[in-house]
Amino acid sequence: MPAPRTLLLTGAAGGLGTLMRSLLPAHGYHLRLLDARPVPDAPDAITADLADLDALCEAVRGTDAVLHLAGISLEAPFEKILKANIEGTYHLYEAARLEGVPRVVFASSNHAVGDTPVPAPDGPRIPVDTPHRPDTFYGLSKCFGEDLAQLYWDRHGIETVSVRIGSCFPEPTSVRMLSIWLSPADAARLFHAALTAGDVGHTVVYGSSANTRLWWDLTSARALGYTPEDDSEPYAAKLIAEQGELDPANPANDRLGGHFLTDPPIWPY
Ligand code: NAI
Ligand code: 15L
Repeated sequence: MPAPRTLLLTGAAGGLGTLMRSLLPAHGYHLRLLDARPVPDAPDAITADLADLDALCEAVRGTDAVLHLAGISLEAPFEKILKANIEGTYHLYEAARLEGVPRVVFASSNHAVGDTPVPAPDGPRIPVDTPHRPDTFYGLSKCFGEDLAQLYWDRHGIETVSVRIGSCFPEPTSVRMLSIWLSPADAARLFHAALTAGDVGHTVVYGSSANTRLWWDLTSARALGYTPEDDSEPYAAKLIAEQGELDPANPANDRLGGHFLTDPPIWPY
């Protein structure tokens, strides 16, 4: 799949969307932008909600692929997750099917498997086929998105790379992030690999830089042609001095999802 290519970037006004708006054009993409809120400095961006299937059909029309970042990116009441992340991702795939878009890169999350124990420092890294163990309704919506992607590959031939992103911010800001950080430049490299690799069917990968303290296995990401160039380790000494080493006896530290497992619930049970 040769670049340059016309790419619909959903969630273009968000943190990751803003980073990708500046980094992906250098990989050869012409970006079409979409978000529920206006995208700063982008007068041509499409302002539309994932609830609006007609708007999504118009937005994907004529594109080569979609990088689907839009949605709620943290835990929220189930009804909100249902609308934005579950129904919204379904609408996105329906638009791709109706308009003949061949490939989606789906922003999944480490929280799809967030209730999985953190690996021992000298033990094997978490494989990509570890069972879904969501830590939140948010994580559950990412499990749904991955299964939806599988369904649309099996039934409709739409290819997807589901990227279980660790934590993508300009710098790691916690000791946990030392193990899961995805630098913005590596994120652009990984999305480019996911958009251009041949015959991906539905492939699930973890999205991280080449961190010294990495928790999961990047084999399937590397098989796409992704070669991470960054490592969180230069930030380790400062973060550990400020915050201390992760104490595995602390329930916020013994699972991949970290504080998502221990934050006070914000929904009624
Ligand atoms: P963000 O919250 O900064 O941006 C999400 C964007 O989606 C926002 O601009 C928002 O307006 C838009 N959006 C939300 N609901 C929408 C709807 N119904 N219709 C249209 N647009 C809607 O999140 P961030 O950090 O940029 O993450 C992007 C994606 O990557 C999300 O799907 C998130 O779950 C996923 N992800 C991000 C990680 C990170 O470290 N940044 C880690 C793991 C996953
Ligand atoms: C996510 O899925 C969130 O979208 C992001 O904001 C971070 O919280 C990240 O996970 C994380 O686990 O650090």
